[in-house]
Amino acid sequence: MTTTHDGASRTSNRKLLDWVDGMARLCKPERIYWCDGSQAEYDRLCDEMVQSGAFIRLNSEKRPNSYLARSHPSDVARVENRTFICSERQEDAGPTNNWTDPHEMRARLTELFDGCMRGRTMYIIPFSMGPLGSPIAHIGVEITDSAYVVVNQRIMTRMGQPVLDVLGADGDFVPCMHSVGAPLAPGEQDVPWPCAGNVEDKYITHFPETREIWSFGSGYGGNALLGKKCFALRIASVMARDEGWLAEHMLIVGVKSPEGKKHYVAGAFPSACGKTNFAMLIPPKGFEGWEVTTVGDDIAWIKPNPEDGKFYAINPEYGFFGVAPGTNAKSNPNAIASLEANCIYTNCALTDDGDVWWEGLTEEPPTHLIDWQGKSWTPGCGRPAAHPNARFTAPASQCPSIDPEWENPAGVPITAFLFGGRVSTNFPLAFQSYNWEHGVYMAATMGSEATAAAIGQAAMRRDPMAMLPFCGYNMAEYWKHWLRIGRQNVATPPRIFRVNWFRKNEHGKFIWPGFGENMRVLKWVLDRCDGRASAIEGPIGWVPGWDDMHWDGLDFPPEDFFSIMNIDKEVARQETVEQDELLTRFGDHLPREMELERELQLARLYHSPPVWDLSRAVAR
Ligand code: O2Y
Ligand code: MN
Repeated sequence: MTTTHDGASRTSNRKLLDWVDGMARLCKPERIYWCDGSQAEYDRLCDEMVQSGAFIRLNSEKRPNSYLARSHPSDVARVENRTFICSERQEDAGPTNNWTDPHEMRARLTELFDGCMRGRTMYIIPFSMGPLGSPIAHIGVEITDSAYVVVNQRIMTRMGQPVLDVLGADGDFVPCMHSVGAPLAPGEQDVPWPCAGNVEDKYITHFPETREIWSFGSGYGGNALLGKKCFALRIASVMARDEGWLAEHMLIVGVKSPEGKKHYVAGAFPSACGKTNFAMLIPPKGFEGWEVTTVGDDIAWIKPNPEDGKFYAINPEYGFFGVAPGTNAKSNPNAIASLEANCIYTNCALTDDGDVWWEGLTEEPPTHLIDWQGKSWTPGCGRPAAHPNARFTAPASQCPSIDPEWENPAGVPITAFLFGGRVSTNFPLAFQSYNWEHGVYMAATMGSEATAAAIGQAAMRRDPMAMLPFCGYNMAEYWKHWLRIGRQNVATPPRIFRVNWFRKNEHGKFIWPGFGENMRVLKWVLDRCDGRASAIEGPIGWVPGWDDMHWDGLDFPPEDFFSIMNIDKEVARQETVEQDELLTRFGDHLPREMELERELQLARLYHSPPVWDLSRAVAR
């Protein structure tokens, strides 16, 4: 086994060198490799993976410097039921996280990691979440036995020697330990996608007190690229609580008016709510001269600045790990343009001329493909060609709408927070909270409909702040943290809005056109923040009247607008009553403001007409 002496020529950080030594003794790799983050290193690792069969090089005329990987069919997504928060006390993880005693988990992990890298290379990946040296950024170091992880991390994070230089001798970092959990016996042939065969052998574990991540058994996405969900959300949410900032599952967009006034908005949307499309929105007809720019598509780290009272956000990531199916030149032209070169595709289909394809990329599928499992595929064969969770890993810098300030180490000032779910009835297109506490309550009780197939009923699946799988501590304490942040920064906290693009008519068809037309809501939001638009006081928040919205370029009848804004009192009351199921789960941890806001909402609904109809309401 090679020793870590190479490490000593890279860094004098004693904590890092000692940690790497200890992990090498535990995992017993064949060799140790410190990643420098160079293009040459990336190209060499990709070449090696092409040689070993782990990567397919795509047609260099169609997709220069791009590769396709196919995962093992058992390793295709994040595994929430194998994700653990191992805080010292169970109540610190709260009722919505899987908790295991940290001592018990450490004992289990020590057994699992013992010798787990036999026959493999142990890669050391220093990475920065956020622009190098930014006061909002933090450093992590991932140890992994997966070359796939190394090359993906090079796209998703700033990584390599420059990070060690910033870390210096005494800098702190979050240790992120990862193994695919498939040691090689002497002479044993490797497989294209090594991982633990059984789901019970996968562990995505977080130790909030010691700020450590240990992940075993999966090579896929959020399970293995530990900077993303594990660090930038679960561990960072704990750091943010302790240090007075916010680590959120939010996109960040810039909006510039024709007059040159620029705002930034951060938005939290649960999965399957068009988050990437919104992050790369193209202003529609009627918005000539407007610009929407992308700072981030998934995660925001936001710090209040005591000097000016504003909230400054960075995107801690460097790339996009986006869902491929459904992405096309109509739904998201900016994403498609980002994918022209230098990307890694995972579980997409392969065309006969060496390009990638996925459901929805073109209206007509190609006549023949190799599917995500490497099998011959023809239209109508009854199987999807790409896995529904197939992904692209793309450098954010390649996105045509990337914001000029996206790498500003000081971050961008946030004017408004948007929270959006997917609700087909009774939930307005847009509304503004009455104040910060009400906004926190609106965000905390947010949910999307999940059809309970067995009974054919639409049930609300709660996803507070879109953070349910990503909050590294007790969700009720997280709400308290949000309330505290608002109280401590009363001067100019961002205004809070709820949005819902997904209301349907009696024929089950979406009423609101969505996509670029969501710009109309964005404009109303910013007009409200600038004090330019009026709003109408509804039973659940301030809503835009017909005249408050910009309708140029869209033929959307007022009746349709009113139909996506009205509120059936009884349905809203029932929804508010049901929120109690979520809130009571937190017992004594629940902030009193949440129950108070729920009662206020019930009282407002009590005084509301049976159907609150916007067309009859009076503007203020
Ligand atoms: O399935 C995975 O491992 C990826 S999950 C993911 C990836 C990019 C952005 N968001 C998510 C998510 O689950 O929210
Ligand atoms: Mn996400």
